[in-house]
Amino acid sequence: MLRLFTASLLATSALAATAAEWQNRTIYQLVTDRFATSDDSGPSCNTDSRQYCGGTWKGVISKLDYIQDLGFDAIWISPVVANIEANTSYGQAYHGYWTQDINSLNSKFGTADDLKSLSAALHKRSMYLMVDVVVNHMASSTDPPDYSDFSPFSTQSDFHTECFITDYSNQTNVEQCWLGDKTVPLADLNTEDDGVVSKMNSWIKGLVSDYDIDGIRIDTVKHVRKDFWPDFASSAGTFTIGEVLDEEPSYVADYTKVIDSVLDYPTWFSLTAAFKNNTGNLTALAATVWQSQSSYKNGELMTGSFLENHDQPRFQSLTQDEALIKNAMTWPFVQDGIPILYYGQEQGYTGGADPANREALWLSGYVEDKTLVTHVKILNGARRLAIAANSSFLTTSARLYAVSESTLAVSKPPLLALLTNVGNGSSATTTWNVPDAGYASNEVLVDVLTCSKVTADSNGGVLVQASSGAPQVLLPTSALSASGSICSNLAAQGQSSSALRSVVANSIPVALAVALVLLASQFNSDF
Ligand code: ABC
Ligand code: CA
Repeated sequence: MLRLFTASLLATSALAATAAEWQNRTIYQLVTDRFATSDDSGPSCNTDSRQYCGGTWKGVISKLDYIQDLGFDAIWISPVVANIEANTSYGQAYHGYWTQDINSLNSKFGTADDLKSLSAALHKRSMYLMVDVVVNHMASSTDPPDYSDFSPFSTQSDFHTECFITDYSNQTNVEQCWLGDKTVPLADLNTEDDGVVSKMNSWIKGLVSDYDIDGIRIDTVKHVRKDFWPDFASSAGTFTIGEVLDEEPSYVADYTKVIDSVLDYPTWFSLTAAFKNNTGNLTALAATVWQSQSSYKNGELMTGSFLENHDQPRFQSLTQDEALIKNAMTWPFVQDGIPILYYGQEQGYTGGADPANREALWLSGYVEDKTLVTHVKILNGARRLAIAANSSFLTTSARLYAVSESTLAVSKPPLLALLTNVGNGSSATTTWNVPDAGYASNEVLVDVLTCSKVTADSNGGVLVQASSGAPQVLLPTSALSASGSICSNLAAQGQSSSALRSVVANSIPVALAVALVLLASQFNSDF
């Protein structure tokens, strides 16, 4: 009886995760068609021809060890619903964004049972599943579309009258005209229509519960009226993170009020510009962060932070400078938002704009013995240690110091990241001066990327000089774990109070289960 009770308690906790439950996670974003095949075969995959290459949900299941080894505890997969089958001049719907029928799955990726097995396999590892969903449109290979091809929105009146978006400064044009073009029109749903709205809301509710989905990434959020979203999000009953592709924090800010979270595009624009070469400007990056922190509903704490995704040229197509790459890759892991890594970055993929940025991962064999794989593992590990050491890590906004065109320090105690864009070739000395870093007097810190020590000054401040152009990620030795994989030989002897707090925080679910067992045995002995 008790077994059943605790088992169901644990099972429910895997369902429909909240924003708070996502906050301490890190997400691996993958394009299902390009990540792994069912039988581990490695078919050729020419990104230029924009055809299906053979990746499946079964394939994803078979590579969860790889993703988990990198340190991620959640994945975001591309859209799962049935897409148009035509081979258009823009190729096939391998990316999943060309919906034809929201109530069927894309059979190229597997069966309903396969998708359920994927979420079950993730939950068994205490990992989360995020699914990408499109509400704004359905796709057609003809212009005008044959509306009867669509399901369940099969009449023209379910859609806005055809007009392609021409003016991104006109919000009505953005919301009610169509994305795409005459080659593949993205027929824009009439999301002002009550019938359309209620079908969408019941669809998302069913999808989340049928496949035990823990969160949804919502496509094209800025193309649907803002007041559509709260009901949709509550129907989903799970964490929502939306794509609002815009450079302006002031534009994105409004959307932080209608869904849980947004992908942090404004910071992405500044981040990329700051690190893509040694003339980038880290002051501008800091300005974007400050503006976002002050204008978003929860500051940047409820954003998804990323360096790459499937729509933008990969960072390593912009620069091959290892120091710049490592600095830029460090960013999402050391600041406020939920870190998201786009598959293949860890393998050094260099694809440019869509479709080149959607390479098949099997072509590099999932090897882990690579510089950037190690970099990602350490960054994931360091973030986890920082969260464990400070119970307010996730609720306290990052503070930026040492801001100049070429330097930036990000402080999220107990973590302090020192970044620079001087690059590999530089011989100049870089200085980060962080007088109020908040450490204890003369506290010993470790750069977890190199396991070298740095000692705070008598006021707990940090002054570091370097000339390699490499990023540094500092943690106090008290936050390291002697049994962990990160500079464990430098972990402080004995348990500091902060380390102790972390042990307690980590064991809450276990403690709860233990308490239940104790409580139940108490009852038993009382009988
Ligand atoms: C297909 C082919 C491509 C081909 C293209 C013409 O057609 O595959 O090879 O080049 C999906 C597929 C794509 C496909 C498209 C269209 O559908 O993945 O491969 O391209 O058929 C989301 C998804 C994206 C998806 C869709 C459509 C939407 O993440 O993968 O694409 O379901 C807009 C939308 C945004 C959308 C993006 C692709 O287009 O808002 O939701 N992404 C301005 C606008 C943005 C606009 C962007 C497009 O242009 O403001 O709203 O994004 O490039 C900054 C400004 C920004 C400005 C940028 C460019 O500059 O602040 O506002 O963005 O400074
Ligand atoms: Ca629309």
